[in-house]
This record gives sequence, structure tokens and C-alpha cells, in this order.
Amino acid sequence: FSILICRSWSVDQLKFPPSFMFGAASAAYQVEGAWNVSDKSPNLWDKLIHDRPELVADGSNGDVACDSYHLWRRDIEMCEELGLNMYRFSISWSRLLPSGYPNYISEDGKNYYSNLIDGLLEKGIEPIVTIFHFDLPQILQDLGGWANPLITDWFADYAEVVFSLYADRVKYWLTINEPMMLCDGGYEELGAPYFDDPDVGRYLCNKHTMIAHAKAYRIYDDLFRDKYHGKISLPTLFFWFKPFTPEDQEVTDLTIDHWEGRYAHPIFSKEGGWPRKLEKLLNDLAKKEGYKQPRLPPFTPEEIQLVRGTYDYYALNHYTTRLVRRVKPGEQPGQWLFYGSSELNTIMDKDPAWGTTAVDWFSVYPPGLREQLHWLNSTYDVKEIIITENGVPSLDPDLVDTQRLEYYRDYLEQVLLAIKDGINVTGYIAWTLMDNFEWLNGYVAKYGLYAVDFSDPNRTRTPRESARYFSAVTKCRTIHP
Ligand code: BGP
Repeated sequence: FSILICRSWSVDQLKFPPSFMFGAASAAYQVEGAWNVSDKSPNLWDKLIHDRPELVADGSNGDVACDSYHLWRRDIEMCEELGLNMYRFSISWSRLLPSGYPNYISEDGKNYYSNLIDGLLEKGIEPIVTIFHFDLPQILQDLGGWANPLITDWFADYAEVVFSLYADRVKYWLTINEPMMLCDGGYEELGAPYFDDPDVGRYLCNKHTMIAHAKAYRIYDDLFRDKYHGKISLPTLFFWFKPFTPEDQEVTDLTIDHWEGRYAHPIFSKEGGWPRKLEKLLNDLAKKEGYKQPRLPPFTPEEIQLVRGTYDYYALNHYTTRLVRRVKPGEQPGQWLFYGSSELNTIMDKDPAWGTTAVDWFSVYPPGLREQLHWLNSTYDVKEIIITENGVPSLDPDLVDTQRLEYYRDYLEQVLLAIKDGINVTGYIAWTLMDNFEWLNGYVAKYGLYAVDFSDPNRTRTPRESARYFSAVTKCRTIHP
């Protein structure tokens, strides 16, 4: 990148504190490729879209993706070019433990992540490691995956291996990425197997992710914390929700609990367990529909204690904001997670006044981030917040990505304002370092600071305008460098 001189600061120009950390994120299945290299076993995504390519917008898959398995040195170089303090990546469970269990640890898998961590540290970049980002070993999916209560031990055993290999060098940990996307997305949208009724699977999965996370956290506490002093959290995907009209505030609060509270309240609230009002509503609904079991599987008092307080910071994945209202007579509730809920009888939509993007559901409303940070700060006892994902999709691979540049500028401004308000936001991680396999959107949706040429066997990465802007922000530590 060309040499940059930071503009001299005017008195009222807001600056990020010197300790504030900038980062960018990726996830194993989305970037690594090398899906069958060495002794790696297939994971759920390998199998799902090899079998059903029609699920993915462009029929593609992550077999090669960005080839970061081979090109990780270039990835580190990009982090350096961007002036990052942190790089967030995930570990592929089936690459490290091909059988799913710790009876056998892959040498190649172990070394791959070890080299990546060492390479980052050599450049002064802090690794922030996600232990699980959607790619369950297929062997474990065949046993019921996240709907099987045994997964809480499978995950805890896996996490213990990860800690024992890397906790000497990794200080920031994330256990399970966006359990809401994993459970509600997986069961409602993809119809994950084993349950005819997606509502049964998604709520079992919901509870199991909470317990699995807590068990991993407690293992770190018992065996590693005194020696390594790391920090652990669980990143939640949290759209910000606002009422269409003031009368819709109550149903908006319920929506926040339905989306976010089911995954945050058990961990971050003082009382623990499910959000009470929502729990009653969903369980009454189940009764009405003739189920014998409550819809949200109850926590025992011991489980509430196990899960409560298992965090060292709040990890927030924020993308966009939606308006919420109840359906009007004769209207159908919105379909799929982003448009409403049949359980709450709601419609969720954009405000026409907000900025639009090439992706229909995604609107740009920067103040939503600050409003949400305030909500988190006053609702939970969070001493520190790290924004672990934030970014905007486009559909064209253009290197001049003005919308992304402005998105980062305007959302970062809201972070600055929140810090000025007294909220302890200590880091901001962009989604994403480079274009990658965006799950069901394949390579159609682009979120990258760097563009990747997927037709080129070398997967050449080229910085976009937003990358140049981001590097100026990290260097000058302000949004108008
Ligand atoms: C988050 C995931 C990421 C990433 C991002 C963009 O939910 O943690 O892995 O994919 O969203 O998602 P999408 O491509 O679905 O818009």
C-alpha cells in the first residue's frame, strides 16, 4: 500500500483508544479448501453440498475456496497490509480430529494451525480463534449432530484438545459461532435430518450449544486459565430490531429474546436460563399444538449454574437492522428468519429510509449498531464488548467498492460514538478479510476487503478500495484519515 500520512486531528475528531484492536475474520470451510487433503475427514458442509449442489446459489462448494490451506502466508501478509491487530479464523474439527474424537490427532491438521498462529504472532498480530464455525465432522452429524445431547461432551473434548495445543499462544477464544444460525438456520432453513419437525431440532440444538459452550469454558477455567490468562466468549449473530410503531415495542422485545435472548440470556444474564417470558410463550404454544414436551427444553438448576457467567467479554456479530410488527388480520407471518416468525406471528422488514444494498434483506442503518451496543450494555453485565463480525455484501467483484468503504466508515463512526458514550468496546473485526464461500450464497455474495479471483488456480487476492481505507483507519486510528 502506498505511504500514508494521517491528517492532523482536529480537536473534536474522535479517535480509537491506543489499545483498541482492529481485525478481520474468516472461517475454515469458507477459505481453507483442501477438503480431502491428508487425513481430513468430510464435514457436514462437504457432504451436504456434494450431495445437493442445488442448495447453493451458484452450485459451488468449498472444495478449494480461497485455498488458504496452502496460501496462509499470503493471508498473513494481507493482515499486515491492513495494519490489523487481530486475525479471526476458525479451526476445522474434522481436519484436526478426523474421527471427531480426540483418540487421534492429525499431525498435518495440528501443524497447519500451529504454523498459522506462529506466523501471525511473528508479525505482532493476535490470533482470535473460533473453535467451531458450522463445519461439524460428518461422522458426528450422522449421530444426530447438535440435536444429540452427547454433543456437549464431543465438543468439550474437542475444545480441550484445541486448548492443549494452542492455549500457550492464543489469548482470545470463541467457542461456537452464531448458534442461532447453526440451529435455527440449520433446522428451519436446511431441514437438518433426524427430525420431521424443525422446531424440535432447532430448540434441542439451542440448548446443546449453550451446554457445550459452558463445558468448554469450564475446562479452560480448570486447566488453562491460571497459566495462560486467555479470554473466551461465544459470538452471537444479532440483528438490531426496532418497532414499526411504538405499539410494536412489546413484540420487538420478544423478537430480540427469540433471536438473541435464547442464545445470550443463559450465558450473559444475571439470572441465567431461558428468557422467562419467551419460554412461557413458546411452551404454551407447544401445548396448544398438542406436544407433550415443552418447546424450549428446560434447563435443570445445575445446568443454569453451569452456563451462567461463562464469558470474559461479549462477542457481537452485527450486520443490519430490521423493523418488527405483528401481522395484521388476514396477513401471513414473514417466512424464514430474516422476514418474521410464525411462532411470534410477526413480520420483519426494512425501513425504506435506510440505505439499500444489492442483497435484498440487507439494509444499511449505522445508528442501529450504537443502539444495540447500548442495549447490550444495559441488559447484560458485560465489561467488554468485541464486535467479532461486521460487513456488507455486494454482488459484483468490483475493486472500487464505495458502498463497502462507506459502510465501514459509518459503522466505525457509531463504534466511536458508543465508546464516547462510555461503552467499553475494545475491538472491531471486519467480515471479511477476502471474498470466500458464503454458504448458500456460494461465491455470488462478496464481502471481502480483498477480492479473490476464483477462476485463477493461484486464487490471487487483490485489495479493494475498502481495504486501502481500512488500512488508513488502522494506521491513523480514526475514520477520516
Ligand atoms: C455470518 C457468518 C459468516 C459469514 C457472514 C455472511 O453469519 O458467521 O460465516 O458467512 O455471516 O453471511 P451470508 O453470506 O450468509 O450473508
